[in-house]
Amino acid sequence: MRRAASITILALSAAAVAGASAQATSSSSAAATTLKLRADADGANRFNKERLRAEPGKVTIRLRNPSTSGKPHAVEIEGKGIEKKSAVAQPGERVSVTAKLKRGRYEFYCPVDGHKADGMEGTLVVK
Ligand SMILES: [Cu+2]
Repeated sequence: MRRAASITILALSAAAVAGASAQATSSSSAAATTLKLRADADGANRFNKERLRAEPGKVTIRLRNPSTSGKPHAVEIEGKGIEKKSAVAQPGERVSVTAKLKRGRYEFYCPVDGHKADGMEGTLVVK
């Protein structure tokens, strides 16, 4: 909560510096983005996307682990001081992770042992 409050204050003061008080309302209401991700249906340690894009604000990645994958998967977002991971999805389950992100590049990957090293990772660009 404290972090969210300081981001709002930053956004408001940035608008004030720009002299655009009329835009203060729009810049303080951050966008919310939901991104869909799927693990490989045949059991490879791979997501169906290696690149995701979102607007600054609240970003949710929803991961679907197909029932035919035969193994657990999860998704973690890391970068710029943020590190948040979803619960583990068993085959046939869905999980999600939400983080408040600023502009920049983050990585997303599967935190299940060995999966990231196998290439179950990608880049999330926020801009
Ligand atoms: Cu995995």
